[in-house]
Amino acid sequence: MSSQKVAFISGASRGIGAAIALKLAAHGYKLALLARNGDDLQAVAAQTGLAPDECLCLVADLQVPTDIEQAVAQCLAYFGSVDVLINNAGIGHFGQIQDLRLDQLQEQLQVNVVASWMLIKGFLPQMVQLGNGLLINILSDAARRPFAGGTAYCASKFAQDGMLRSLQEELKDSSIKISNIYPGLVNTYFNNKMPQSNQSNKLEPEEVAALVWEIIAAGGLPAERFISRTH
Ligand code: NJP
Repeated sequence: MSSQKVAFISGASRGIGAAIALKLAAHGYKLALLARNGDDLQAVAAQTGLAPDECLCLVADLQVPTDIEQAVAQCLAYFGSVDVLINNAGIGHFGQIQDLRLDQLQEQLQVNVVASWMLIKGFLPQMVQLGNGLLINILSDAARRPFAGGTAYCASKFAQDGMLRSLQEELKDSSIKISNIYPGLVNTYFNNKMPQSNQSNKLEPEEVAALVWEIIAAGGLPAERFISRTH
C-alpha cells in the first residue's frame, strides 16, 4: 500500500485552493480536488504533475447536499482514507442589506458553513477510526471583523468560525487536529471581482498555500492563524 498521504481540497479549481493543490502535490501528497468547473479542475490537476491515479477530480456543487455526500463517498472509495481535509471553497455576496436577496444569503450560508460542516462530518469518522487526521479551514479576517456590506458574508464567516471553534473543543482530547486560517485580502477571482478591490494590499494565493503547508508540516499547529498584507 502506498505511504503517500491524501488531501481533499474544496474549491480547488482556482485561487487559494488551486495554489494549495500545487503546494501539496509538490510535497508528495495525493489529491482529491472539488469544484463545479470540471475543466478548470482538470487544468489544476495537470499542473500538479501528479499521475492521473494520484489526483481525483470531483465535480460537485456545494449548494447541493447530495453532491457533497457523493463526493465524500467517491473520495473514500477511491483513496480509502483522507489524511488532510482542507475546507477552502467559499463565495462572497456583498452589499447593503436592502440590495441583497434572500437566496444570496442562503447560498452564502450553504457554501461557506453547511458544506464545510458536511465535509467534516463526512471525513471525520474514518479519521477517528485511524487515529489520524488534520482539518484545515480557510475562513477570513471577516470572521471577527463586521463591516458595512457584510451582512451575508460576515454572517457566514462568523458562523463558520463558531462552528469550527466549537469543533476544536469537541476534538481537543483526540488525535484529530484542527487549524483555522483567517486571511485578509488575497489576489484571486473572489477578491478581484469586487468593484472597490484595491490592488496594493493583497496577499498572493501562494502565500496562503505556504502557510497551509507550514501548518501541515507542524502537525496541525497553530490552531488559528491570521495572515494579511496589512496586519
Ligand atoms: O476564491 P475564488 P478564493 N460548489 O473565487 C469554488 C476565503 N477568503 O480562492 O465551483 C463547489 O478564487 C470555486 O470553484 P467553481 C474565501 O471566503 C478569500 O479567494 O469551479 N465549489 C473556486 O474553486 C474562501 O473561503 C479572500 O466556481 C464552489 C473556489 O470555490 C477561500 O478564501 C479573503 C462553489 C473559490 O475560488 C477561497 O477563496 C478572505 C460551489 N457552490 C477569505 N462555489 C480573498 N480572496 O480576498 C465556489 O478573507 N466554489
